[in-house]
Amino acid sequence: MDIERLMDWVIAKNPGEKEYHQAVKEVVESVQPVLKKHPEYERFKILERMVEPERQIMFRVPWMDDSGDIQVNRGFRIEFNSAIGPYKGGLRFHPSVYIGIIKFLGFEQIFKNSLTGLPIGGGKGGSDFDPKGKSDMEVMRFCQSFMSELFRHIGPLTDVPAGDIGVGGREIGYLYGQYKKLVNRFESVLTGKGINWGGSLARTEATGYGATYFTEEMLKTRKDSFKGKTVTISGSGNVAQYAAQKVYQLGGKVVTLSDSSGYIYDPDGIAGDKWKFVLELKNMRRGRISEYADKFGVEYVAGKRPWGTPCDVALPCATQNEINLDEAKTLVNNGCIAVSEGANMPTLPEAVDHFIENGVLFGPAKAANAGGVATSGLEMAQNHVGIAWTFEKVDQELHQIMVNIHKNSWDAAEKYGHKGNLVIGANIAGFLKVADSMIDHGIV
Ligand code: NDP
Ligand code: 2IT
Repeated sequence: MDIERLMDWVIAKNPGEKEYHQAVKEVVESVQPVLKKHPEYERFKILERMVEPERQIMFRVPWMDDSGDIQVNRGFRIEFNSAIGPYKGGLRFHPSVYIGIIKFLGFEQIFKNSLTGLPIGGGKGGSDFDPKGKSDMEVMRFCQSFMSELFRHIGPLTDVPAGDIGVGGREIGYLYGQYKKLVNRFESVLTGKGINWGGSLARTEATGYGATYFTEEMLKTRKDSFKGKTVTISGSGNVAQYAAQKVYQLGGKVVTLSDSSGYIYDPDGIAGDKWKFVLELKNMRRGRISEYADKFGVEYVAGKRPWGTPCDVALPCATQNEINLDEAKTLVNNGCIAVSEGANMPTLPEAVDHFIENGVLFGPAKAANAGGVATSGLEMAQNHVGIAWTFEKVDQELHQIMVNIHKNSWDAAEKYGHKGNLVIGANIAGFLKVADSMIDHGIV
C-alpha cells in the first residue's frame, strides 16, 4: 500500500485519533527507503499489521473521593506489539488521556523499545484521572481500583507497565501493592519500583540522564559538547529534573523549567540548592513552578512555553506537540544548535522539518528518551536473576545503550541515504528488528 492509501486506511479505522495518525505517518514515511529495498515487508503486510494493536483493553475505574462521592474514570492498556518481547511501556494519568494518546504512545514504544537492544515489546496505558489536587488516599484508592482490573491482563512475561506523566514512585507503589495482594506473588510486573522492593537504582534518573547522554553524542558529531552551553528545558517533572541535573554535571547551564501554567527563567542557572528546591516542590509538595520565581526572585512567564528564551540547546521534556513551527523558527533564529526530545512527540512535524532543514542537530523521542525504558529493561533483568546492581553499574549500562542507539540510528540513516537524519535513522533501526521478528513468527 502506498503512504497515502495506508494513511487513509489508518484514519478511517481510527477516526479522530489525531496524535496516533501523526505518529504513524512519521514512521510510514521514514521506512519508505527500506520498503523499496525489501519487498518482503510489503508482501508480509508488516506495516498494516504493525498499525493494528495486538490487543486493546478499556475499562471502568470507579473510586471514592475524600468526601464520599463516587468518581468514575476510564482505564486503558494497549498491548501493541510483542514480536521481540513482553509488552512494555508506561501508564499516563492525565485528564487529556483518551485512546488516541495511548495509541500514539504505544505505537512509538514499539520502535523505541527495539532501539534499546533489549527484548521488550511495545505497550502503553493510562487513564483520564487527574492526580493534581488529589490527596494521597484518593490517589491510592484510584490506583487500587485501576489495578483491580489491570492485573488480569499483565504479568512479568506478558506485559510490564511503568510510569509516565502523572505516574511516579507514589503511584507505582500503590499499583504494585494492589497487584501483589491480588495475585499473591512478588514478581517483576512493574518497573520504576521502590529500591526497597525490587526497583533498580538509577531508574528514576534514567530518562533525563539518557536524553542528555544522547544529546552529548549528537554534539560530538560536530566536535562539540555541553561545556558552556545555555540550555532551555520544558517541564519540571521526572524527565526535566534529571535532564537538568545531568546537563549541569556535563558543564551546561539550564535556564528554564516549566509546567502547564508557565515557565521560569533563571539566567544564573538551575543547579545545586535551586535544583533541590525544584525536586522538593514538584515531588513532595506538588506545587507550581511559579513558586521558584517567588523564592529566588527570577522571572516567571505565565501561560507560555520557554522557547522564546535564547539558548544553544533545547530539551522539550513536558508533553506532546509543545514546539510548533513558529517556536522552531524562533529557536533557530536565536542560534539554537541542538534539540533533543526528552518528552514523547513534543515537536510538531513541520517544526521537525524546519530544524533539520536548518542544520539543527535533532534527536527524536524514540531514540533520545529511550533511556527510561532501557533502564526498566535492566530492572526486569535484575529482578529475573534476583540481584541488585550498583548505581554506577546501571548508569554505565544506560550510557552505553544511549551511545549505541545514537550510533545505530546514525548508521541506519546513512545506509538508507539520509545521512545525519536521526528521525529517519531511528525509525528504520527500530523498525527492522520488529519487522524481521514478525516475519519469523508467521502470520500471527
Ligand atoms: P511528570 O508527570 O513527572 O512531569 C510532566 C511535566 O510536564 C510536568 O511539569 C507537567 O506540568 C508538564 N506537562 C504535562 N502535561 C502538560 C501539558 N499538557 N502542557 C504543558 N505541560 C505539561 O512526567 P514525566 O517527566 O515522566 O514525562 C514527561 C514526558 O516525558 C512525557 O512526554 C512522557 O511521555 C515522556 N517520557 C517519560 C519517561 C519516564 O520514564 N517517565 C520515559 C520516556 C518519555 P504540570 O505539573 O502542570 O502538569
Ligand atoms: O515513554 C516511555 O518510554 C516511558 N514512559 C517509560 C516506559 C517504561 O516502561 O519504562
